[in-house]
Amino acid sequence: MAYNNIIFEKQEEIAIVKFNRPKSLNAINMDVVKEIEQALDQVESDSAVRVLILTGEGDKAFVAGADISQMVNLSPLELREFSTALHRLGFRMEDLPIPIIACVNGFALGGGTEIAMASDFIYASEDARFGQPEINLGIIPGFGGTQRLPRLVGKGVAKELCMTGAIISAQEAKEIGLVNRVFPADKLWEETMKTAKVLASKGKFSLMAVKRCIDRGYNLDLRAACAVEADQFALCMANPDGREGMTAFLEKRKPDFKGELS
Ligand code: CO8
Repeated sequence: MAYNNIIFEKQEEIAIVKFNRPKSLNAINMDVVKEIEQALDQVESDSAVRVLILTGEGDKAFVAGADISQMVNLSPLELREFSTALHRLGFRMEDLPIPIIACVNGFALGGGTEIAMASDFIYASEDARFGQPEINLGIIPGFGGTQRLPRLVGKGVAKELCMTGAIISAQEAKEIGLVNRVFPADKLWEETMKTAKVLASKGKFSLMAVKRCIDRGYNLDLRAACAVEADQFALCMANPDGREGMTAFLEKRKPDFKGELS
């Protein structure tokens, strides 16, 4: 499949999508949204792929936000459509059955922080920067930032970031619980791949079940969320990898996970 705004690569069981619009620090426009959706379809239809990494091409930016030069010309209705398309993309990422690691290698501002938050977790380089600076443009976050950020870091910190538009360091982002781990820039890729390989060695179905339980259960009350967990737990046993994992333990050998999703 041909892409103009992203780079799609595969390294064995790991798919890699790089935002690639260097002239605008990888800013996201509608074409990028469409290409990411295509890449997600490609990943989902390839049963060999077990993990997806999102990162930015170059060493300056992950994504510097939505493309301001495109947004400035949109009508309120068109802006709503753009926001809705971005929300659809965020939910599509959450629905993807495999884990997505955001490997943040530079500026992740506005829509950049938001697409990282729609991933399953975030690794960042020491020189990465995060923030929701939309307030400085007279707008607000429109790709889930006002919703995913408070769920990750709490209401007060989310309001402070969205209201001040402050840009924070990777270390600060880690301290508030936005970022999982921070590495020196020259180690970020190696460490991200290391974790991606760990994930690729697990049962594909049980990874999906963890993702479903946490994403779907998070917004439910505890009893309803635990019911989601009980269902997913049971479904793991309906998949060959569930029995294989436990049998392998009892037979004192490494499990041979087939990685089927049905
Ligand atoms: N959109 C378009 N172009 C951009 C963007 C962007 N978000 N960010 C940077 N660029 C361009 C610059 O205009 C510049 O282009 P040129 O060389 O043609 O002048 C080039 O990238 C390099 O940028 P700078 O010269 O500014 O580089 P600096 O190193 O001086 O600064 C910064 C880097 C701090 C990242 C700076 O570029 C900046 O502040 N960028 C804007 C960050 C921002 O405000 N992001 C939020 C955008 S709004 C958003 O994301 C909303 C998301 C949800 C939308 C929902 C739909 C409604």
